[in-house]
Amino acid sequence: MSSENKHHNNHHHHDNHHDNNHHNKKNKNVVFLGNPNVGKSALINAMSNSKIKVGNWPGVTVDKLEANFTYKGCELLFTDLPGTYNFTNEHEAKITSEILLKGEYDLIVNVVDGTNLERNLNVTLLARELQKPMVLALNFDDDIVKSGLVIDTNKLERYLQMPVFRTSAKKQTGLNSLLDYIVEHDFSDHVDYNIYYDTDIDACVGEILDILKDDKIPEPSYGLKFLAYRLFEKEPHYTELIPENTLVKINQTINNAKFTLQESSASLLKNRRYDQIDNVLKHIVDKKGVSRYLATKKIDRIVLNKWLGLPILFLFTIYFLSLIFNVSAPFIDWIDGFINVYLNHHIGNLIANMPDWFQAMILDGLLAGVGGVLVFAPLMYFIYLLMGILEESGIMARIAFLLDRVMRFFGLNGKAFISMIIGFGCTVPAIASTRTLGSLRARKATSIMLNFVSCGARLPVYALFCAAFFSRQAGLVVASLYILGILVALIAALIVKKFGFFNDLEEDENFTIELPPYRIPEGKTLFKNVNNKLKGFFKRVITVIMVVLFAIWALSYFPNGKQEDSYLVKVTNFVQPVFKPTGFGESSEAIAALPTAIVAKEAVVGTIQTLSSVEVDDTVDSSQYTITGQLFDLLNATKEGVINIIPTNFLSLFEANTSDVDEGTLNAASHIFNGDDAKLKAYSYLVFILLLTPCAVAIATVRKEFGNKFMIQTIIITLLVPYITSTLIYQIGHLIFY
Ligand SMILES: Nc1nc2c(ncn2[C@@H]2O[C@H](COP(=O)(O)OP(=O)(O)OP(=O)(O)O)[C@@H](O)[C@H]2O)c(=O)[nH]1
Ligand SMILES: [Mg+2]
Repeated sequence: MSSENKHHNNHHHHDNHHDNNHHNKKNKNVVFLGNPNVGKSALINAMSNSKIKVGNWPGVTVDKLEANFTYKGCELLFTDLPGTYNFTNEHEAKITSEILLKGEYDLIVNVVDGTNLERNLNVTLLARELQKPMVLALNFDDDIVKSGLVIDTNKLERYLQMPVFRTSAKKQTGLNSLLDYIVEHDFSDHVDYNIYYDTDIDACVGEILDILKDDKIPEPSYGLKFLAYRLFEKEPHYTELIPENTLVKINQTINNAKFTLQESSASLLKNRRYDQIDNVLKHIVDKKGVSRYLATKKIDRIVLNKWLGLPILFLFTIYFLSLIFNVSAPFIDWIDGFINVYLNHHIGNLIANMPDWFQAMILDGLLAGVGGVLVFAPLMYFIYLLMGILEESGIMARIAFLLDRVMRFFGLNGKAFISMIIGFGCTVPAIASTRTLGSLRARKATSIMLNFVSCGARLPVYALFCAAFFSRQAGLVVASLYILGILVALIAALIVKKFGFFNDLEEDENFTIELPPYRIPEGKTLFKNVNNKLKGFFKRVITVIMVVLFAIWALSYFPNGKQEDSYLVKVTNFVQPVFKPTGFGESSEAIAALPTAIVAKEAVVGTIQTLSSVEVDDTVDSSQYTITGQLFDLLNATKEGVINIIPTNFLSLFEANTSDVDEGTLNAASHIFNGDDAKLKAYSYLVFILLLTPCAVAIATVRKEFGNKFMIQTIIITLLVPYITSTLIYQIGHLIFY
């Protein structure tokens, strides 16, 4: 980092009045502004050690997020904002504009992608009109250097009249210079940038400014100058604020101006800005000998090809899913052994002298139930890991691009599919991500679809039942569930479109997505993120799920310790007839697990384990009781997991080898459905779990985003749809196969 450290901020006139090193404020409020996907969140994370979500597609951050920390004795409040291209009051730009216009901050850090200044500087020029203290963070410095791009930072500083810092959130460079600058300077409220677009335009805006002053229009938080520019552009949100007679004068001024208005004044100004940026960049950026993102272009030529795109995506998805199962399977086996053989044995010995109910509670309630869910931690880990790779690599944005055409048929656009992909990980952030969709119509439609997208927490349920009922066809079953989920989601979207639900809400916008370059995900960020999510899973298991499982266990144990006579069976017997058409009504375990599924989908697994009497296999190798034996098994599991990354042949792609497991837990589920049609019942049950109301947290998110009424609608839909679908599958399946 060179010149910017020595930079003396002589453009800011407040520096003429203050000796900034002596009486600077002890707390500072900094907002981060910039286009989407320029690394605002990544920069804040790197500087403040926060964990804001980062991803390689536009529109990751959808809400105002704050990071609080102390640097060199100065308390800093960094506000991360959704990326934006403008300051309108529409959709995703709204949150950002509101905060920027309110002006309750000391400094704007405008983050730009240094490899894409042509597009990024537009927001810089716009924000400059606010006349607030501002610095430019020229991010992606690592990419700039790598691609051989030469940027004259000094000239850029002179042109923008603000300090420029070269930063790289990835390589963590330039961060301290920026932080030092922030803590070492006093920022006044107001800065006088000399704004110049075009002699005629500027003169006209000057006249508008005079009219505003003459008519004593009170100065808004964003300043009269900014207002004058917006009025020049005739932006409705601002013209609304101006009294009629003043507005008449202003419009007269615009009409009388020297330039001929072939285009609207708004697009005139926009084009001037872009022209100016282009002109300036000619002197600032040297692109000689640089072929940026050649690899990205080459890859995109193939994968975004009209004919090849979708088939490649299909194969990729299959491989992706199989990878999650095949790589995690050996680890699941291992944890299964560890909990149900090793821990069961040792804890059993430890509490052998305790009362029966206590032993039952610990071994059947706690260990079988909670352990039964924890067994699937590797599955969760790998889906989070692969989702992280998808998000960081730039693949996500491509999938949205590819499926744009498909989604249009369903009345949505490609961005809705980004929410769906996030939904394969977890429904909660997926619902929040619909904010980037803009119109409330699209958001609600997508939110309904998300209920049917198979989230990561459903995977353990599939894995358990596949091991118990579908050993050979496991892969097919899981794939079919995913596809069914997507189909139901699309049908829901079609119904929403056909019947014009939510159509009265707002117009849809056109879909544009800026395709980011492919990037190899950075290991540290990736694993930090995945570990975080896994922590969330553990927390869920040892809090909510544990409580639910204790309740289930208690209901099944009391009054007399026999499950057949328990309160639980009494209740499930009572509701059984309702579920008769779906095929799984006869199993009280299956029915008892349904309410727990609404609390958290993984709880189904725990419930089944708690309620099924687990018989540990007699043929356990005694070495499994020792810790060295366990470590040895873990080593083997790791070896197997690594081997499974490479598919040996196409068929093995989906052979979820949970079928190899015959001891303990995984087998317990096989007793809950009986008869010739046990498989069909199990499948009908899986479909029910797939389509059932998502977990409590997701429902709470729906309420937060869309209100009570829509939440209740969602619940009703997600109770009816699984009931109808499972019934159809069971009844039709029966006609065909039995
Ligand atoms: N190579 C490199 N990658 C970076 C840098 N900064 C951010 N990234 C990557 O760029 C992508 C976007 O980063 P984010 O922090 O999510 O971007 P954002 O500006 O917050 O985006 P929105 O929230 O969508 O507005 C991620 O994949 C980051 O890992 C950088 O300095 N160098
Ligand atoms: Mg962000």
